[in-house]
Amino acid sequence: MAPSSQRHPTLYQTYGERSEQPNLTPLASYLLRLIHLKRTNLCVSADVNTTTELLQLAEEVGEHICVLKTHADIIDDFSDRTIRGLNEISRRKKFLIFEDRKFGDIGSTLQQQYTRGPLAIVKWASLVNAALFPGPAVITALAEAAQKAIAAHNTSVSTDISASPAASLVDSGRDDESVEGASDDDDDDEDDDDDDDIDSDVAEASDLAEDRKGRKQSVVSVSTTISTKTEAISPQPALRPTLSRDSTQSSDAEEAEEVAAELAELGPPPFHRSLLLLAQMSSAGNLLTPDYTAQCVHHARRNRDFVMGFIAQQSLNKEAGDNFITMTPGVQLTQGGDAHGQQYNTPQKVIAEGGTDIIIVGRGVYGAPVSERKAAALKYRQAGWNAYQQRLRAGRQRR
Ligand code: BMP
Repeated sequence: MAPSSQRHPTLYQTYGERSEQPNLTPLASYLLRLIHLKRTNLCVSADVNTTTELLQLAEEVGEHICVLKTHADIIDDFSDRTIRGLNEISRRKKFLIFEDRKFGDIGSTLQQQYTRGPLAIVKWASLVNAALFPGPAVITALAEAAQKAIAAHNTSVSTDISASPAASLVDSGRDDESVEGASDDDDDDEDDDDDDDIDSDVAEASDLAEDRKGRKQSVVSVSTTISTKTEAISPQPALRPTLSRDSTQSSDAEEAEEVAAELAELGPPPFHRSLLLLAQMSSAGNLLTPDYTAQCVHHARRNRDFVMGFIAQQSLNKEAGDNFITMTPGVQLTQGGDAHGQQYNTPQKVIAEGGTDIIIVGRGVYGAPVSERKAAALKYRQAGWNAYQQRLRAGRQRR
């Protein structure tokens, strides 16, 4: 970590405080808030090989994580079922989905890798990562594809609404809801995205709307317009007044109820997309030099509306105004490594000393016997949170 004279303010701010600062993507703001409320800075890396295993793991650890990281290309039977299942669990248990794709190609190719093919990542993963070695067009190309996907999603939802003009207070029995009242959780979330074709034009979306029965139609009243609905999806999520609750550990029932209510109010993730730049790696002998890392930071600053932060081994916030989120893989409860160059640091080392924000843990959790996975996730959650609190305490002592 940098010498104390150079330490960046974000190191000693709570996740909640950071969520309210400018210079954040909407997703970064949502994620910091989620971490603060849910009290977990744990991302589980779900490196399993079937949809059933993936969904089972997500179900088991969901309550303990802020992000679930996937490698979709190692799932033998990846399909719409995988996407629907992930979206449903992530919405219910409140975590973001991060596809660890490590894009690294010319812009035109990676736009297709992001949006097309059997994985069509942009449809279901809020977060992706990319290496910067091909040049900064990786960022702009992905940002452009993400923008199109968001626009298509919003168009599709709008069309869905307009396609059901007389809908269906009768169908739904929900005669107390209008579009104004329809910005509730279920309507703005990733789940809406399950079967949205990001490449569809308005006509296709309209066909889709014809096919759909029920939920979206059920919230539309005859006299309302579609614009209110679309507004609820894309902009920066409105933040409630300053988060007051301190990040202390407590498990009494009242506190748990309060947390549940705040999480419910936070709602599901907005339909947005953000990028993490692969700035440093955990593997032995990797070729990501300090100069390369510095270039990542430079280009992240130039693209703050899309780059949420970094995959790195230490915080890279250096300048005033930096509020990037750093996620760190290569974490276990004891230092060590594997037979293929992986190197492990502890949560204490990366969060308390290195100043990073989220620990990424794979085998430390999914490698535990099935009956112990939930407990393993809880252990990492506690270790990550304790390290964060230790860093905050160190900050208070410095003042
Ligand atoms: P594990 O905790 O089992 O070693 O898994 C680490 C996960 O993080 C893997 O999915 C790996 O692809 C990813 N990862 C990493 O280990 N180091 C990096 O520098 C970047 C990664 O994405």
